[in-house]
Amino acid sequence: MRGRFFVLEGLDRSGKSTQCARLVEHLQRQGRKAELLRFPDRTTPMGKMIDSYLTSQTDMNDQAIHLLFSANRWEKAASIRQKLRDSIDIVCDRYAFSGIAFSVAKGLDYQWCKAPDVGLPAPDQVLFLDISPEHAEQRGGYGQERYEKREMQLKVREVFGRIRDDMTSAQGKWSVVDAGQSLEAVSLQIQHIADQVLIVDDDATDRSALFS
Ligand code: Z5A
Ligand code: MG
Repeated sequence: MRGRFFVLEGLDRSGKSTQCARLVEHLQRQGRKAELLRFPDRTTPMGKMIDSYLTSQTDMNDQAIHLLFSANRWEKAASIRQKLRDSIDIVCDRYAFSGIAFSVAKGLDYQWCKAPDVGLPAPDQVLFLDISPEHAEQRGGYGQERYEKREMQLKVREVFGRIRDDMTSAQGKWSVVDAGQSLEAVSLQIQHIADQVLIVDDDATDRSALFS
């Protein structure tokens, strides 16, 4: 049976990285092969340019950086499809939805932002970790990177709401998890949703394409 593709999305400090690691362990405990993936992948040549932009070492036009984030996902698209065919589950820390949310929050057009990611492997399930920026800030305050400011995070949250509506009507695979709960409670909710995805008898070898 092909692997399942889980994407965790959410604001800064919502607990995505923590919960991605926990979900991989949960899947592995069930004897599944599960791997972690994250975007941006800062290790590739394009990822290094993104890292330099996020840490404000270089500047870039909003459209150019948007396309670079998308290209960074396309670099991995074939390998994602292959892993899923090889029965490997993928747990992905941010994906195209972050790409849209951050660029639209900066003022770019929604449809324009969506276009470069059309056709990427579609996730089986998106788990959106919802938290207010005020609550997220209590987890140690924002760091030094470019978008880690409350005003930006508020706008990003708003755009994520629009994407959720889009996804619910288009594909129905978007679940909202209250990320303000304890670590354990969030994990349990995520595991419950993931387990539902695993029992669906869907053996299509090539997943449908994102936004199409
Ligand atoms: N970006 C973009 O513009 N376009 C794109 O296409 C993509 C991304 C893919 C880099 O993201 C930036 O790139 C990001 C979006 C933009 N900019 N911003 N903002 P990143 O993934 O490298 O960094 P991040 O995810 O934003 O930040 P983060 O700090 O890694 O957040 P997190 O992964 O969601 O949280 P965490 O590390 O799991 O947890 C944060 C802390 O909270 C930590 O101390 C935990 O122990 C604690 N925590 C977690 N859960 C809980 C609970 N439930 N209770 C209490 N404490 C908790
Ligand atoms: Mg993280």
